[in-house]
Amino acid sequence: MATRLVASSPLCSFIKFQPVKAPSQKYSSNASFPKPVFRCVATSTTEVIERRSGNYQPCIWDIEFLQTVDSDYSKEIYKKRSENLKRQVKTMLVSEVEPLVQLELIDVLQRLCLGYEFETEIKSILQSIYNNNSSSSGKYKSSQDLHAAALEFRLLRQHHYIVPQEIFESFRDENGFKKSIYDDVKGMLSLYEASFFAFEDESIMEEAWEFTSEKLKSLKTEDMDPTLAMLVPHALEIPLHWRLPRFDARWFIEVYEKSRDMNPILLELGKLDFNIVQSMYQEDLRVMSSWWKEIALREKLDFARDRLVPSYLWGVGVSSEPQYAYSRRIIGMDIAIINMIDDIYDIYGTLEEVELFTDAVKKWDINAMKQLPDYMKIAYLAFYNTVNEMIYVILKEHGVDVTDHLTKAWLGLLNGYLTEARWYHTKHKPSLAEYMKNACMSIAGPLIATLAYLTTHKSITEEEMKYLETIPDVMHWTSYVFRISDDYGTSSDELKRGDVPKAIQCYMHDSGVSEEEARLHMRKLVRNGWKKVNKYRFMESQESPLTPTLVEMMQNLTRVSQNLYEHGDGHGIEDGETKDRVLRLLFQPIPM
Ligand code: 0FV
Ligand code: MN
Ligand code: MN
Ligand code: MN
Ligand code: MN
Repeated sequence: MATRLVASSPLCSFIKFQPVKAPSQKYSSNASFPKPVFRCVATSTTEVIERRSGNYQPCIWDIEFLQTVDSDYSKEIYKKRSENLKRQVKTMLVSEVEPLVQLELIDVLQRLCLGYEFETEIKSILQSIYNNNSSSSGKYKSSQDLHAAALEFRLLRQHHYIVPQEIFESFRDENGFKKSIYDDVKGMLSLYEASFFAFEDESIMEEAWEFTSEKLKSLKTEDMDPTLAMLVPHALEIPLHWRLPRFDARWFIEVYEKSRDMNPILLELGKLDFNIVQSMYQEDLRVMSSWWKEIALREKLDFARDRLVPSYLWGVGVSSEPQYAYSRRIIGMDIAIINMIDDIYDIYGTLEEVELFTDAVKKWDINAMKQLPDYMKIAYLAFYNTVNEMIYVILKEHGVDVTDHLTKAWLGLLNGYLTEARWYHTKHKPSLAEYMKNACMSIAGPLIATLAYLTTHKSITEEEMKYLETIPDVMHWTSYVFRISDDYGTSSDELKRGDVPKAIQCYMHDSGVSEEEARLHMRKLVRNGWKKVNKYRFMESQESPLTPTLVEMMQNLTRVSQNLYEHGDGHGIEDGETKDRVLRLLFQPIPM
């Protein structure tokens, strides 16, 4: 039971907050971190609560700009032109008979982020390649060309066909991969990309990763073919399997445009589709920014992150396809709220307050708001209304009441936040194992996966919702990698702000290693986590009530984290690399 508040309680609702002037210095992750203290003065008592602030910079995107942003590419003529180009590409796909050319075509389409337009054709080509090369004895016929073999392996595994790692045996001898491969940069790059589809215990694939990543790193790009000189460093930074076609399409279009094998129809369609989809994203932003302005949390909770646009990037990453506008908006809006709630639990709220907030969410009742201090009332009601509106839409569209499931998913997140708050306030230092058990919930992976399910599925069933509540393995392991990536990018600043030890620090504490070594270890955990994901994404495709699309969305969430946090807190810090990413992805059309 929550404590009822009385006027003499330190949590009484007529407390006034007087912020001490924030430091004028521009925030960067390297800046020394003066802790701004918010002094809280209770008007009827002498009780003073010291409060911290996240010290985040204000939002850089003008809300009026977001409400009016528009592009020419929403016009009908562009859609017509793109339909015409799509027909030409379809003809190209069905008339090609050479397997390697077919595979390369599929690879280019996927990198241009056009794969979703040709799902049926791609599926049928891959199915026939797989059928032709597999035999009843279990032996798989493979190409003698390394690039061809590795490309086939990667694309088939991506689409849930299990090509055995033994197809690479012919490129090895008793000492491992043969030295003769060293000159084949294209083949090594393809093998490197393929190696990320490995399962645990696939020693040939592990060896392939070690060998190719070491070898490719040692090569000079000046000596490579110009296209490879662009592809190799990009792949070494983040491999294809961990990238998002939508985030990467523009970069690839620029590479492809200069490539010798460029096909002008594919290039034109790539650019046009990018620009058309961008205009749809702008419509999302117009709707979301009006909502964000209206609920005014950014003014009322000014100690917390105001991050609508980066939050929306997660929606784009997870549900990028045009038809999922509702999903992108819900994910973006909910993450914008999550940011603020997270800052309350991590930074601003007292332990007593966050216990009360969690309890109020558990009750899921408008009256529960009464137990909260003022600043939490506004957060609670904004949150309560936003979630209820989604419940209403689903009830209206599907006739299914998802209140229990959805609030349970939210509570999973808040209980994770609460556990961390308790650790922080009691100075508890968890082991990495104890930390990760909680952190896979507190990263919001299961919640966002549930949102993705509820906003994209044609039919919502009790069976599927129950299954999601069990935290299936693929959900657990995608959340695991998501958490480590977040900690990799954000924990240095979080510790300066005051926070629980994150994965890196827990591991340092467990094993006594330096931060540098711990970071290397995190990279290993990410690769191992993906091997689990690779296995469970395959198993889900065989025997799960969930669609492959949803399983892909869970992976996409992890991919957003790997891309945004690669060089620091690309979510919290809006004006670094993320600004450029947002401009190129959301606001600037590609010149045609
Ligand atoms: C994570 O912030 C956060 F809230 C982001 C980036 C929004 C999208 C991701 C999630 C829904 C988690 P922060 O690094 O402060 O999160 P933790 O869990 O480390 O406090
Ligand atoms: Mn946080
Ligand atoms: Mn947190
Ligand atoms: Mn973090
Ligand atoms: Mn980079």
